[in-house]
Amino acid sequence: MTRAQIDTLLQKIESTEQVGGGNDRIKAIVNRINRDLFYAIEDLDIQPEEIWKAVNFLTQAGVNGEYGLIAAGMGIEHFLDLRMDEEEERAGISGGTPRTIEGPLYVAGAPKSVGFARLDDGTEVEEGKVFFMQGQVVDGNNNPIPGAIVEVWHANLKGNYSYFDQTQSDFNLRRTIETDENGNYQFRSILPSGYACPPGGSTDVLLTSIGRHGNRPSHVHFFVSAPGFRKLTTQINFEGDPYLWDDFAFATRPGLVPDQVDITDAEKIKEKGLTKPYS
Ligand code: MBD
Ligand code: FE
Repeated sequence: MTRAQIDTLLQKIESTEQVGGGNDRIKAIVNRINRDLFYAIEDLDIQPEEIWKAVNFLTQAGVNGEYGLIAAGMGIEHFLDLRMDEEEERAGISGGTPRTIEGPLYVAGAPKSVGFARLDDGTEVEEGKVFFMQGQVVDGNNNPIPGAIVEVWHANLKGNYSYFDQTQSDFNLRRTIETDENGNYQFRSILPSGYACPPGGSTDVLLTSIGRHGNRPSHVHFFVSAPGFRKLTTQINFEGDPYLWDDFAFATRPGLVPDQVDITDAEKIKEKGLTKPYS
C-alpha cells in the first residue's frame, strides 16, 4: 500500500475514537506508535506469520516479566537518560555525578543505617573478595549533605540479585545508608560479578536473534536523595571488566568508574578484621 492509502486507513481507525473520550496524551502516543508500525509492516513487507510470532514473543516476555530487561537491552532506558541530561542542560543544570539507568532489579525497603552498612550476609566471604566503598554526598557548591539517603544494591558472585534470586537471604546486597554529619557514607560488601540475561529467556532470545549478547559488566547501583534536591539514579563500574564498555544496557559512562585500590598490607587487613586482601 502507498503511504496515502495507509494514512487513509489510519484516519478511519482513529475516527472511531469518541470525541472527548479517553485520554488525549495516550491517544497521541498509541496512534503514533501504531502509525509507525503500519509503515514498518509495509516498508519491510512484514509477513502475517512474523506478526503472530512477535505477538507470541511479547506475550511470553510478559509472562517471564522481562519487559524491564528488554527496555534496558534495546537502549530505551539509556535513551531516556540522555534525554533527561539534555533537558537539564537546557535548564542550565550541570555538574555532579552522571546519572545512569536504574534497571529492573531495584527493591524498595532495604534495611537502613547511618554512616555505614555491611551489604552482604556473609555467605560469599570465602569465595569472593571483600570491598569497601566510601563517598560523600555534596550539593552543587560542594557542601556536604548530612542525612542524605544512599540506597545501594548489587549482584552476588553469580551475577544474581536477592529477591529475584530466591536462594539469597532477604535484602542480601541491598541497603539504605543515611549520610553522617559530614555527608559521608561507607559500606562493606563482596565484589559482584557481571549480570547475564537469563539463558533461553525472552531477552536472550531477542538479543541472540539480532546478533547481540546480554551481558553487563560488574556494577553497583545507587539512588541518592535528599529533601530539596533532585534524586540521582546511578551506578559504578569496576576497571578491568571485559564488558566495561560493552554493556548490553549501555549504562557505563565516563565518571562512573571510581578509583579502586587493592589492599594487601597485613596490618591493614587485620585492622578491618579480615584475613585476606581486600579492595
Ligand atoms: C541488571 O543488573 C541491570 O542493572 C540492568 C540495567 C539490566 C539487567 C540486569
Ligand atoms: Fe544491575
